[in-house]
Amino acid sequence: MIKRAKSLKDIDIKAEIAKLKNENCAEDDVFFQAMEEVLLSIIPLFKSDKVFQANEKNAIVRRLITPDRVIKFKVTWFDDNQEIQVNTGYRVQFNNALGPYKGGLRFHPSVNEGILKFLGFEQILKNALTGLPIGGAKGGSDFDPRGKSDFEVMKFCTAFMKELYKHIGPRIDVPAGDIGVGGREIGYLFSEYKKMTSSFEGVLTGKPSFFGGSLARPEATGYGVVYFTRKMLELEGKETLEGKICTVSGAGNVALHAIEKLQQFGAIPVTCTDSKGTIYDARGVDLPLLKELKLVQRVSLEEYVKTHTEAQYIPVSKYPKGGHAVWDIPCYAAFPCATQNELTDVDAKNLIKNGCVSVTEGANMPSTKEAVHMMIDSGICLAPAKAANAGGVAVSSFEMSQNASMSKWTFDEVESRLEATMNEICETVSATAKEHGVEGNYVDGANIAGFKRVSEAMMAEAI
Ligand code: NDP
Ligand code: 2IT
Repeated sequence: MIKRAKSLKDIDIKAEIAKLKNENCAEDDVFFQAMEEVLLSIIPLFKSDKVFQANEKNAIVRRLITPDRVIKFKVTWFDDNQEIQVNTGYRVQFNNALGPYKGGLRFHPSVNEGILKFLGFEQILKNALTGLPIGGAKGGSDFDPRGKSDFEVMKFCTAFMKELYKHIGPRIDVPAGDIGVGGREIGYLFSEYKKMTSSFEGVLTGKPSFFGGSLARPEATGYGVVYFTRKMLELEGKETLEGKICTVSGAGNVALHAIEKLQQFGAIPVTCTDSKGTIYDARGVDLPLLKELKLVQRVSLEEYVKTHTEAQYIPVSKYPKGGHAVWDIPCYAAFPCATQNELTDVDAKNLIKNGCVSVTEGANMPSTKEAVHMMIDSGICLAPAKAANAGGVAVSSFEMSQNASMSKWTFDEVESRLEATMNEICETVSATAKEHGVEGNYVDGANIAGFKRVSEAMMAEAI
């Protein structure tokens, strides 16, 4: 699939990307988007002959953009009407130079190989940025847990694990949650793994705390996003989040806990979204109500305005195509925490026009390529996903440590390690950007720092 580039100096990286695009299917669009951003960012590294020659000899770029393996399997299960349902399951084991394959499972009807390759590729560099011993992977299924009974979700999860268990293990590959996969799903998956292998081991992270889940793992990604933002604002000499209006998209694991930490910091998050619409509550989002609607009742956000009539519900269909209502609400800091490409050029224009100071990516690759360029050019502090949302996987790695040593850390201990990790990632990214002549560009800083860590390990490996 990947032909050898003659050279990897500036122009040839671009030509290589174009060639890859032509040779592969449209399904891989988001994978190319993720790969292109990274390859364009590392151009400053290749300006040094030493790095360039090391890459020529070791074929690092070509090895990095090719997954070690893609596992694809059939998942059959009975729904509540006793009808047979068929889904497709995947695990993309991308790179294990730094440690066991590590990354979440996504259950969503849009899941395909291209989406999981993009997520697995991002995960390699994200995990490298944490400085912890974890490689990169991603997996999931086109199964949609929304609207399914608990029993159907259980049956799907056990059927999925009957195949996946052959390919994972605490020293091989350790999956976790992502969109559509939370504590409930991880609990079902874990118990099936235990049955299939007769082994109680830390093969998944994000487990319920009864059977080895780390305290603060559910909170980790969202909290980490806010810790990262606080440090970035401090390094960039901007005002703190206290008393500031913030906009957040999503209403799942990452969004809810970002909102929680923003409130603890004295900020005023005024929005949340799901796939059907946006809530705008100018007095600040009612978090207990939101948790009840999304985590307990699992219903649409439209329900929010039934108890808060002064809040606004804006259905997706009521906002002009190409943009999203949530990014049209004036804010100091914005937090896209739902899904990929949810912040477009139209949205970037609105954020810039409304004087937004920082955008922190809680979701993976939530900003389109055009939006990224517009925001950086306008001077917005843009915290890229692979750095800003690394708190989730960092605490997953802490969970692996606790499981391996049969120990349990307190909530406060995990949270203080999370805070230290996010501060460290932010400082590394900022310093790397400065060192390579792109000061203040956290996107390039994160890509260069992550690439350097993983490529150094790959150069030390045998082929
Ligand atoms: P959840 O399933 O808990 O929540 C996802 C939220 O995003 C829901 O509100 C959902 O709305 C909304 N959403 C999902 N897909 C779409 C879509 N196509 N259009 C509009 N809204 C959508 O997932 P998480 O909170 O765990 O994940 C959110 C993002 O954060 C993802 O990009 C994920 O990869 C990333 N992430 C997650 C980590 C984790 O630890 N969980 C760690 C690092 C990154 P609805 O319910 O209506 O579908
Ligand atoms: O995108 C991500 O970093 C996750 N979904 C969490 C991965 C993990 O292994 O905790």
